[in-house]
Amino acid sequence: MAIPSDYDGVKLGDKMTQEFVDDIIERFKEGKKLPLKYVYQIILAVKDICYNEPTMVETHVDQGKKITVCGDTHGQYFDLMEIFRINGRPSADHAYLFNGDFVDRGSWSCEIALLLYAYKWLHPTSMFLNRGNHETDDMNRMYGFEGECKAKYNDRTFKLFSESFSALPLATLIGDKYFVLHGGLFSDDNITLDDVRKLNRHNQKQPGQSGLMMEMLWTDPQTAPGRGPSKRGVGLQFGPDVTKRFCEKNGLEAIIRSHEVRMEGYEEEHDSKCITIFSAPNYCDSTGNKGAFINIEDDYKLKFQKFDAVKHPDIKPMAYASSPMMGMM
Ligand SMILES: [Mn+2]
Repeated sequence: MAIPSDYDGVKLGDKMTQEFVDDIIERFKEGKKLPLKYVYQIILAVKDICYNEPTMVETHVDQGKKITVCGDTHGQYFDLMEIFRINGRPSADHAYLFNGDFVDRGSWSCEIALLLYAYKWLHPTSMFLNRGNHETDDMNRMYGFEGECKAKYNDRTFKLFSESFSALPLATLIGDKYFVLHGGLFSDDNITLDDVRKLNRHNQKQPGQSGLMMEMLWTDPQTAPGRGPSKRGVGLQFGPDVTKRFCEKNGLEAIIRSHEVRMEGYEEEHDSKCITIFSAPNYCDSTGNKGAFINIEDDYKLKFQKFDAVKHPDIKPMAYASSPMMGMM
């Protein structure tokens, strides 16, 4: 496949380079697209890398290094740029974990997905991507990502992204202390980290309506003890006692999850054992919330940082969605 003759960006060979990543960051800010050949190359490379990762990736923070945990970014590319401006860009010494829902709603989902994938290809062992409930076909059809892929690139681009989403890990364990996943805990107290380790996510491409994968991507905390029905109609809610038992049984300090907007960008609930991190400030241009991210250095303390939304070009959220009046999920 040929690169268009008017393409004036950095060329990509068979390996990702820092120069290419730095260049696409600027191109995307200017509203430019990538040649299809590069889009396919990036998605296929990352699909292969992620497919071979475990369902729960296990990582540690070595001396002098750090990892930044981000929650939902939902296609808000200019706010992602703000995170990198404040906190630095991903590198071999500065790992990032994006905890799902990088696509849908915001109208720069292609740019976010391609940039995070380019970083994943450049730094496979210091860039981590957990799957969210929006890295799924049903959500992408309703909330804009499928339409955006077709508008900016083509149908095949969406199909390749969909395959790559099915390959993404479902959780990351940081320093044996923090269990990071998009939604939350399970319907059954007997589920342990070992069950997550053993889960063969390649047996199902989509999370469906029940089972471990669905629960990991969809559940939410509640203040009442025990478990309750989900307000979303998918998944369930888990109380502080559920979180406490899970952390004790698995030797964890806390679980870190995303999936719900929080006005301060983050919230510590369940006696600080259930932490929500959300990185899309002024969600959908309308919620007025701050975004936040968490830095973890080799002392394994959580350092929260809040940030505000920045200006973006005048394209509304859900601009590419087939049914823009859908509710909040
Ligand atoms: Mn979500």
